Amino acid sequence: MQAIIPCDIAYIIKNKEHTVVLSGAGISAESGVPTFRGTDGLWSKYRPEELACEQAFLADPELVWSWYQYRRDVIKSVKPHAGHLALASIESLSPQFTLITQNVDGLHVRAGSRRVLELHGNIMVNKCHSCGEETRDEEFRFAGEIPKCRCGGMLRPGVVWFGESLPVDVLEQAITAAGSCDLFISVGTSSIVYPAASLLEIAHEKGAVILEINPETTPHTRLADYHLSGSAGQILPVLADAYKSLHSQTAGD
Ligand code: BV8
Ligand code: ZN
Repeated sequence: MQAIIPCDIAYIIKNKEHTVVLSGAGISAESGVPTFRGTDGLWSKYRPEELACEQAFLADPELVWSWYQYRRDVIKSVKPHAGHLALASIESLSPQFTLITQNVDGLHVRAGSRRVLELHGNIMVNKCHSCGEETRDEEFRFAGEIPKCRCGGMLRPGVVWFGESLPVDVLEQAITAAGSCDLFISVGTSSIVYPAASLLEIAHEKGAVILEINPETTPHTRLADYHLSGSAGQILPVLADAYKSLHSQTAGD
């Protein structure tokens, strides 16, 4: 793994046909959405795995709903940053592009990304814990009473909890994209949560160039061809500029 400086970036992205990006909570952190493994005050006494699971919901649905309502309020109060916008512009400049996100906050779509696979669902969706029906009600706010589905089941946020399987169609598309790309960019993820973390391993196995963007190293840094140590908001705009200049060069050829 080589540490590189931005001017090498053009060399990495040149002639790439299919770019896949896997994003994690780190990219949302710069918008003000606390990461899963950082300390975020009010809820820091709980580990996410203790609240983002069916057992916690069945044991104390009010506690779990309060946590999600707090997170929904944070997400509604923030907006996408330059890193999110850079990914949307890279998508428009790449022959083929797939953005796979572990984040449930919808910030990529709000930034203009179109080809987005939400591996872990979307926090603004309500899902029935009995029949699985999904609804979206922007007016809904949890205020102490557990919302019910028309079938009588309890509603819960439409996210994938620990111990729950990911949406099969979304995971299949993500695996196909990871297995057919020639550039895989991992940004803002600790590469701990599976099966999302296996996507980089698939891309690496198939010979894609691996670029990791993270201020820290992760268990996947050893598989990366390049590790850019820095923040998403700092590095992704540089990457987008490299795509833009390459694009104008080829357009000018
Ligand atoms: C499943 C939605 C099985 C909920 C989330 C192997 C295979 C399969 C499963 C497992 C396995 N090994 C273990 C498991 C179980 C488990 C798991 O992976 N556990 C971990 C903790 C070891 N996996 C599951 O349970 C999955 N389900 O496989 O079930 C199954 C199969 C069949 C049938 C039934 C069951 C489900 C996992 C999904 C859980 N749901 N989210 C919610 O949001 O409430 S995961 C949650 O963690 C978020 O989505 C988050 O994105 C995700 C991963 O965390 P990261 O995104 O990486 O965030 P983190 O805070 O960890 O790291 C942030 C990183 O950013 C850091 O590295 C930091 O340095 C960096 N950073 C910080 N600032 C910046 C930055 N980088 C760039 N710029 C910055 N400014
Ligand atoms: Zn129902």
